[in-house]
This record gives sequence, structure tokens and C-alpha cells, in this order.
Amino acid sequence: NVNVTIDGRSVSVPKTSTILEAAKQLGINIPTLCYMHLETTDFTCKPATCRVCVVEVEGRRNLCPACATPVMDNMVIKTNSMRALEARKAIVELMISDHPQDCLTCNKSTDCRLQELANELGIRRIHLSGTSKSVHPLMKGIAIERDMSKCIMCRRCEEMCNKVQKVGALSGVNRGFEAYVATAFEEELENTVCVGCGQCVAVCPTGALMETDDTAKVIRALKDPNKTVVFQTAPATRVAIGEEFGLEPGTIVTNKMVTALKRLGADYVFDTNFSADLTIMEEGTELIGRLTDYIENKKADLPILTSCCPGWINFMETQYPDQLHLPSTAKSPQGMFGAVAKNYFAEKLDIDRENMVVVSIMPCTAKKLEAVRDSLRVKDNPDVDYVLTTREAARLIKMANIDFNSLEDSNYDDPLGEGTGAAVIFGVTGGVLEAALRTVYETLEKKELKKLEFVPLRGFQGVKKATVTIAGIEVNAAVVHGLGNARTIMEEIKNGNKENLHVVEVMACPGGCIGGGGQPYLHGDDTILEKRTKAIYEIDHSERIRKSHENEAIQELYKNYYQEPNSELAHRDLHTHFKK
Ligand code: HC1
Ligand code: SF4
Repeated sequence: NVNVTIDGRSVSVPKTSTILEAAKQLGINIPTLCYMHLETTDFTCKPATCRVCVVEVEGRRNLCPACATPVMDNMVIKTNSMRALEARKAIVELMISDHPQDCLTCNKSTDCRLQELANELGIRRIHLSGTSKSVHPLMKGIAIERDMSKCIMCRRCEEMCNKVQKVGALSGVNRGFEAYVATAFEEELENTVCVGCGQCVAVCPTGALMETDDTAKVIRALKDPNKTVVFQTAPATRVAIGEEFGLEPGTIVTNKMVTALKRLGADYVFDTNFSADLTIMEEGTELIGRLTDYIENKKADLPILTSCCPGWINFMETQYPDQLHLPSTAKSPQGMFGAVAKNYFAEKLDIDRENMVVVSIMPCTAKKLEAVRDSLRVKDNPDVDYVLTTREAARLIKMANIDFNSLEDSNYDDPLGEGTGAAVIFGVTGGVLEAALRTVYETLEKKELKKLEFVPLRGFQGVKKATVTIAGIEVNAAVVHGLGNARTIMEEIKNGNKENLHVVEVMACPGGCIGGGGQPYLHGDDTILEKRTKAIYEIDHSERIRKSHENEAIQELYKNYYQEPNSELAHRDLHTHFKK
């Protein structure tokens, strides 16, 4: 350890610490902009390019960036000297002089770190206001919108995409004023290896990267008297949307969210949890089928890979096209919901599917890409019309002047509104597999599973493995979250699957859907992920029914419509194929 003095207070810190880390130990907050550290994914971005964290170090002529300057024994640091403050202010002012000044209309307004800093530093006028040199066209994709004139070269997106997700869609190009983060050949993200996970959006401090805003389309549908508007809400949204209204992370607001959507004018508010249970029925049956095949013939498409995460499926299609026999063919819960709503439910209401509009509220940007897949439509009519991220849904609620926090509770509508504890845990890493095991166990063992929690599959470790014995079969299971970890496991599988894995759950985002690219911004605080996770498990624990096969609405649906899992009709509506 070494001793340093910061703002007149001493502290002893490991000698590998930076000034920023040492200051944190004393509870001294040095403002940062490009720097970001997230424990969950071991994500660290410190290019030291923005210089906002400059501090004065006694004996040094130049100010030092706190995020990248290592401490030395007996160092004396002033974080708030006049010189440091003035430099910080000048730096931010310079940055803004080369930034479009359209904060009033920017999608990131009030969530933008640059805006926040300008305010904190009391910048009221840009003396250097000139013409911005960073002029780039707005690139509007299906999932993600990029406005590189707002890029401040913090390189967080690049770090996230290349080091954590290991996709490699983004890289910094050019120098000086011309520097920005680009895709290969300046292509739209969708024409590159990008999978749409939105983790770059989640860490972008400005309005350079955002989800594509679909709120206007939903408003139009809600106002159209000829349309029956049906909402579905994803598992992970209910423990996060409250943050957009100032509630503590992890506040469970399921039934307020239902009320809010009804106030917006929804005809029906249903739950993606319903179709998550349906997914377990279809995918669980497939898993049992492949396991039986393996036992009987010593050969099967194993491990079966979960297929509900669209970022992950895009990753499989672009990175491992020779392994596409492995994912379950079950559609995701979002996809299944759309198909059930527009086939079964529209028929029940006696309306044409063209007059039904299905809107998904998802924690995810890649769900927007999933919704436009060929296998999720009948002729020109999509099963899911629009996908809003949790952030967009909150915006819609604010636009309608709904006071979210004072809303009363409402229940989901019938019949697609009933979900179990097994379904809600889809929202966290390990949850899909745990839900599947609950059902597969009882199906094969033909007796009650007493302890529903599969603890080794829980938690934020990047790769989790466990062996579960079911009806005498040793099932080797693995759970990964984050696409970098997915790559590691896919390499293992491709190179002979030496650990003999039978089933693998993959979620593209850190922590699973609760950490999705469309969730309220973490602003660098990933303890929020733990709080959301805890809330998801709390909901599971409090549910009357905690196993998918015991969902009464699902049992009804099979009885009245699909007959049994993997039936011909189930294949028509509930299964998909993958593209090379
Ligand atoms: Fe997810 Fe899923 S859990 S993918 O993370 O399988 O988005 O929440 O809706 O479809 O159910 C997301 C969450 C979500 C699907 C389900
Ligand atoms: Fe990379 Fe995901 Fe962003 Fe695409 S959406 S650029 S894959 S981080």
C-alpha cells in the first residue's frame, strides 16, 4: 500500500490504484465523462481522452487525469483547486462547442452525461461557439439510431462491443476533430456483424447512440378506432420501469405498469410471462426429445441452446452459421405471444389480424429486429407490430401526462395474462434454464420437485455449469450471459463439446434481460442489476404457481387449440428457423 493525501485527507491504498480509485475510498467524487467501470462484466473504459477528471498533483507542472494516473507514495492531490475546476470547465465548454446544441429535442436529454456535466460545472454560455466540425448524417436503423455528430470519442461503445460482447462491430476512425466511431465501410449497423444487443447504447454518455424511437407509431395505433391494440410486457420490465419515475431500482411495479398501459388506451394488456411459460412447454419438450434421442441412438443435436434472446440468435447466425442445428427451434416468448395473439386470440375476438396491433414492451433493442423476421409474420402482417424499450414505454407514459407513482394497481387481462414464477425468472441470467428444469424434472420424474431453486445456475458469474440428475439421466447444463462468454462456450462446443454439455442458456446482455440494452440507464452503477435481480426472484417466490406446466391458461390453450407441445399447429405458430 501507499499513502496519499487528497484534499487534505490521507488514505492508504493499494499501489496499483489510480487517483480516481483512491479518491473514491475517501468518498471524494471526481467527475468523469469517458471513464466507466462495471463490475458485473469487468468492463473498464479509460481512454483518458476527455480529461474531465483532471486534478492537481503537487510537484507536477501539468494537471493529471485522475482515471489514468497511478498513485505514488506521499502524493498530494487537490481535486477541486481553482486551476482544476477552470480546466474542467474549459474542457467541457470546448467539447460542447463541437457538439450539436439541440439538447431540448435530443432523445437522450436528461440522461446525457455531457449535459449533466455542463449543468454541474455551471456552464451557461459557450464562448467558443462556432460551426461544429463533426457533421455526420443520422443513421436510423430498425433497432438503433446513430448520430455520430454527438460522439465525444469516449470509446465506451467500442470497448463494450469489442471487449465484453466480442462482436467487433465498432471501431474508432480518423484523428482530431474528424475522429468518431464507425462501422466497417460506414455501413448501417444492421448490415454489419452487429447483433442489435444495444449494450453500446447502454453505455453511451450522449445522444450518439440511442434506440430507434417507435413511440409515434404506437400513439397512432392507439388513436385509431379501427385497431384493437394489444400490449405484452416482458418479464424484466416490471422491476425496472419504476426507475424512470424516480423509484428505487428493483421496485416491483408490475400492476402500476398495467394500469399505465390501460390509461394510454390499450384494449388489452397481456403478459409475456404467459408465452414464456409456453416457451418452456415447447422448448422443454424439445429438450426431452433430444435427450431421449441421445440415450437411444447415442447421437443427437446437443447441447440444445436456448433461443429466446434475439441478440444471441443474431450472433449465432453471423458467427456460428455451421452450428444452427443446435438452438431450440422454439420462438422466443415475444414471438410466441405475437402468434398466439394474432391467430388464436384474434379468432376468438372475431377480428382480422390486420386490425389487431400487437405492441411489445421489452427491455431490449434486439427485440425490434426480431419482430421484423420473416418467420414472425403472415404475408405482410407481422405478429408483433411495434416494440418499445422500457425507456420508450416510460416516455410514452410521461407524454400522456400519467402520474405513474400514484397509479392504482390493475391486473393483466385474460386469457394471455397469466404467467408463473418460472416465467418471470426468464428476466435474469439462468432463469430460462431453471424454469425449463422445473418442468422437465416433473415431466420425467412424474413426481413433485420440492426445491425449485437451482442455485448453481444463479448469479453474475460469466459462465456457470452444473450437473442435474433427472430420472437417472445426468444432465450437464451451462448458463452464460454476455456475448463474449457465449463465444467462449461456443468455441468449446465447436471443438468437440468435451464437457458433454446437454443444455446451454445464453443471454446476450450482462445479467440477462434485466440488464438489457433498452432498460433505464445504469449510469455506471451496476449494483442496480443486483437490485433488479433480487426483485425478479422475489416475484417468483411470491407467485401461487411457479412451474410453467401448471399455468392453467397454458393448459387451456393446449386443450382448446394446440393440443400438445410440438404438435403440427404448434410448429406452425410457435417454432421458427434460422438464417445462415
Ligand atoms: Fe427477455 Fe424473453 S426473458 S428475451 O430477456 O425470453 O427482451 O424480460 O421478454 O421474448 O419472456 C427480453 C425479458 C423477454 C422473450 C421472455
Ligand atoms: Fe455491438 Fe451490440 Fe452495439 Fe451492435 S448493438 S454495435 S453488437 S454493442
